[in-house]
Amino acid sequence: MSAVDVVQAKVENGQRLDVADALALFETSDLLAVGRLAELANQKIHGDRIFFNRNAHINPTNICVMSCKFCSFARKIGDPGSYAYSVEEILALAKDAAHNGANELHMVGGLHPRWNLSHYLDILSAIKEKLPKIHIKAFTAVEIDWLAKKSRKPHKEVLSLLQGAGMDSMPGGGAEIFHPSCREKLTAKLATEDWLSVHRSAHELGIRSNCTMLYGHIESFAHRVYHMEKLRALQDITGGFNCFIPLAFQPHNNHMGIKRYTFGADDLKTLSIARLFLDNIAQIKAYWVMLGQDIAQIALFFGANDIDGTVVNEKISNMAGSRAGKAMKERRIKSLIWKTGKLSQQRDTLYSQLGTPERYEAPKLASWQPKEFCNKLRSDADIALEDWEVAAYRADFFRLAKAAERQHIHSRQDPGVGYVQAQRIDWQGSDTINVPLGSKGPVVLELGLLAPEAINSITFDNLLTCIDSLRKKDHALEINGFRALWLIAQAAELSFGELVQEIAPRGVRTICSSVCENESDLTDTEIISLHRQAHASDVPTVAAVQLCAPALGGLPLWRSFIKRLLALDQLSGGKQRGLLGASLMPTTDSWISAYEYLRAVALARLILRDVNIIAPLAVLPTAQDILYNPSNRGHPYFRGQEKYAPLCCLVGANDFGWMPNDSTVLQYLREEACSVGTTIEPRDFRFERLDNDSQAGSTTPLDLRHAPHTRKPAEHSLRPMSGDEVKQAWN
Ligand code: V47
Repeated sequence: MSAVDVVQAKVENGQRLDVADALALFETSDLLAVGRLAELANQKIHGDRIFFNRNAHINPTNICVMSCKFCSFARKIGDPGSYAYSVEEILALAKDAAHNGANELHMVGGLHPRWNLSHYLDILSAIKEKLPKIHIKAFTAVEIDWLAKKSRKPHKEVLSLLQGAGMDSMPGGGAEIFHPSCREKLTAKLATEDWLSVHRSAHELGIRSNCTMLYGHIESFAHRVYHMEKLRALQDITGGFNCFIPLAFQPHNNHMGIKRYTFGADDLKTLSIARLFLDNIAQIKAYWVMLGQDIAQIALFFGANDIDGTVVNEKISNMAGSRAGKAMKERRIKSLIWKTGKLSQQRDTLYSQLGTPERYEAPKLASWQPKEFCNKLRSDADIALEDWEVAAYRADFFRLAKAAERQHIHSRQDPGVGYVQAQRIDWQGSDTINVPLGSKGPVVLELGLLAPEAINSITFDNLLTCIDSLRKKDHALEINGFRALWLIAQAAELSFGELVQEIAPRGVRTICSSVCENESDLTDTEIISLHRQAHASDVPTVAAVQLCAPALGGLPLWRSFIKRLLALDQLSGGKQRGLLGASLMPTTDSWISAYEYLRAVALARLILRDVNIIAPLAVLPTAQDILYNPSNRGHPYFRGQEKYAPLCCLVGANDFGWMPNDSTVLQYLREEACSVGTTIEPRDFRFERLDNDSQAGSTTPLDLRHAPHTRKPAEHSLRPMSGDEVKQAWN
């Protein structure tokens, strides 16, 4: 029996997972299987309901006596950027939050050397006096321990005084990672036993709390399981934890020397295993601030039932490079949830429901018949547009994903994920094209983005001159823009096929659809005819399939997407194999979410079974809204799409499309691909893999016994733990 089967049997029988089960799940490469089990466990507890809250963060000071290696927030007195709010300033922030609808204040800060217990009591009483209804979730175990030491009082007495002054519950920060071999390298703050003891005392006083785990730095999977095991054991005794929040490490402006964000696949696996292992903690939170909105949304199928809240003015992750922003509007949070087909449920801090659950209703469609649909898929029977449409809106995510994965494994000859590097030339219609001096290599001539007047100014002769000039320099050439080429042909009184016959011998390797070729630019019949005419002259083609969703986050208009895929399917069979790939393109004015994009990939793989499915990294949709690190500014690849791009490969994509010649981007992607057990490989315009010796060795799949983000062997001990070491980790 595989680890996943063992866990499945346990989940179905309501049995508790042991440490070895959790480790085995971390070590399996079958992310979808782990996610499916977590979704099963989550559904048993919460059904389709996803919690969010209206909250605001207040960080009273960033002055801190500690110097934790991972922290980008703390400053010393007098440091540039250090601050310490007065009680009045904190109250003003609290009033502001309440005025904007928050019912929870999340208040944590540094360990200010000059602040003592009475100051904390003053802060709480001032807020409670003016805002008696607001819930104050305040102060981590680290702050409690610090106040206890300063005031020479036991934890419980400090907690009781704070409770009396208005502290309603406690956040889960400061837990970091419990295993001493990691903890000692990261921080000198309170020991694991003290963190647990503070929470135990709080629970005994009736103060409920959350718990966290900082992951994605130097810890191994064994350390993560060790951490969760400690939390589970305490929860068995007290039952006082509301919620577990895995905190994804943010890499900037601290002393860890780690340059990259956590992998999306690793985030999802960690949340899933948390859901399965922590059977006594009801809520698992996908903290969007650290995961990013895209992964947080997908996490709603990987064990999470809570997405945190509006947050407002988050500082700790923001200063460490979070790309998700400092706040999220309630409307956006709901929309992220609704787009997964689940129900949004506002809650208070202690998880009482506020208001009624809400969701988007899918359009009125025939009922969803999973068995019939799967039988048709299996038996290769024709499936009508209407049935695909129902599947697009209603099919269970894992059923769709697994079917696509199976199809993908079945149809791919090359297990890697391709990408193409080429210069892009946005040609404005002049007679000559300026390719920078000395440049070599393949060129994509982009005609599809030209305005109609600009296309009118390009003559057929003009086009041939340009193609010839590129050929003289030995550039392999791909042309983007069926519609533009067709218009040029019409102006020259040629058929499209005649135009292709002229350009094919001049070295045009492939013709691709451009981003803006949707049904209103070229009908299905027209586009199929153009592809066929190109194939007749032995020029293979790549199609673009547009994905559109209405503004304000409505559900995707799946019908037009599927209709185009089905039309393209006419080209994919037979001997000719002229259609090389289909590139899935969100329209610029729509809002397709990451989760919906994964569904789109799965559908495309199922319809165009053996065609290359391209998830073009350059235009993958994302709901993240800031580019934090200035060196990444303007770089389309660092907004966070790279975190879920590899997941596209799990559900059927096998290509990332055009990629700039940038070694950082490639390194990021190479690692992301490794994290889902695949590799990225450069290819030419015709999807032939290029031998690239410089990549050899760097694409070795990761040793899954180790957390995949840890990659600095010299600095940290990263070799996989031996069996003995794993055992020791529990002693
Ligand atoms: O304790 C510090 C972590 C925590 C970094 O209880 C970092 O509802 C990632 O605990 N990258 C504070 N994490 C945040 C926290 C929290 C957040 C949201 C909700 C709740 C809750 C709790 O942030 C710290 C530390 O573990 N942290 N630096 C960093 N560079």
